[in-house]
Amino acid sequence: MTVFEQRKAYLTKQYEELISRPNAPLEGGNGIFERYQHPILTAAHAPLHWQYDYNPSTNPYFMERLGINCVFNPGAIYLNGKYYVVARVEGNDRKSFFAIAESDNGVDHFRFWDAPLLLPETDEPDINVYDMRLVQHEDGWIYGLFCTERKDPDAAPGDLSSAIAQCGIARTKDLKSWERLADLKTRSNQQRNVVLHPEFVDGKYAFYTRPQDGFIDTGSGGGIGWGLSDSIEQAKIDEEIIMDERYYHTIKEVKNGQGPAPIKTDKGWLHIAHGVRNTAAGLRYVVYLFVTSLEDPSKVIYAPGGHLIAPQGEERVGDVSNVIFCNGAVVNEDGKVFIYYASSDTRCHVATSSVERLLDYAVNTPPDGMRSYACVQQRLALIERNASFV
Ligand code: M1P
Repeated sequence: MTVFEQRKAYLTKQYEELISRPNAPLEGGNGIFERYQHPILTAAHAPLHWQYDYNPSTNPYFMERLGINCVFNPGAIYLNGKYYVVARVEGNDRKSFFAIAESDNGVDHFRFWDAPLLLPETDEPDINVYDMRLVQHEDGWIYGLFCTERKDPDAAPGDLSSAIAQCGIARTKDLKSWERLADLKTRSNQQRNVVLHPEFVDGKYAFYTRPQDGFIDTGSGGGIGWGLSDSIEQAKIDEEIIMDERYYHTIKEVKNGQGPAPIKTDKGWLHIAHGVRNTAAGLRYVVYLFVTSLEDPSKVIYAPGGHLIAPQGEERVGDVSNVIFCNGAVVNEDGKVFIYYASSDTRCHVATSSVERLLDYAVNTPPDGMRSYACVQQRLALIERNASFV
């Protein structure tokens, strides 16, 4: 056997074993959701033919030619009984692109389609694209909203890091052929984590936004915003309000952002979002939940205090450590909720719950007390109520 044959056979076997590995829920947990034994997608799930030259005469060592660094921040959609994620795949060259993987049960055997998605560009080419939110809109299209990043034209000479982030928009009917629309226009210099609401509001397209002053820093901006646009082909928000502010000494002190499109329930729109705080070890990203009114999706009606998902164990370590980020969640016909989240900008996971359990969590978890004293009072009240039961 040649080196080429040996390596190809070995790597192919390993790959198939990984893809066919079952993924069971972990026992215990907090009762709100279940974590799972294994990540659902990692760099090792990227098909070998995306990375290796399969021609023995041009690649006798079966050497990697275009490596994959990580697979994270998956958008998600549930269609015709199948679970699809559109993952952010990052090559060794740092460029991200999108690729779709599908599974029959939403928790394991996720397999990438044969080739990644070649997203059309606009007249102003994207340098990097990432974090797609998939949403089935009531207008009949499936939209993918994502961050498009380009070099800041006003950056000082020698500053090769400053970038402008804006919201790119593409749409499809089948996840295979995509039409690129104009980028969203708002008054903010920086927009990341923009999400399309699945229904028209006052006959308009409604967006969750995240205006910022700087690429990383929120500056005087920040918070989850809300705005309406007459058109989706030339989307433009003239008036943006902040519907979920960031606050001092909370999990969303530095910044926050809407996760996937909200899930409609009989008690309100269920939102999953991320909140960021600063620490001596750098930024810490966690996922939190809130519910908005059915009549006015920009009005928060339940805001349980603290995080829903925070990094644990191996989730804490990766290219950007101490990060949990969610931009994909789906609900199936049984009301089971699949929350797709990524850890430390490196790998993708699933957590499962139900609409009923998440609403119970939203309605019955006290809001952040905002002061240690008030938080102890909340805990003492719980202990007192429990006295006759324990
Ligand atoms: O590195 C953590 C996350 O940072 C950004 O999120 P935000 O805009 O809220 O700071 C995004 O680039 C995201 O992709 C990344 O996971």
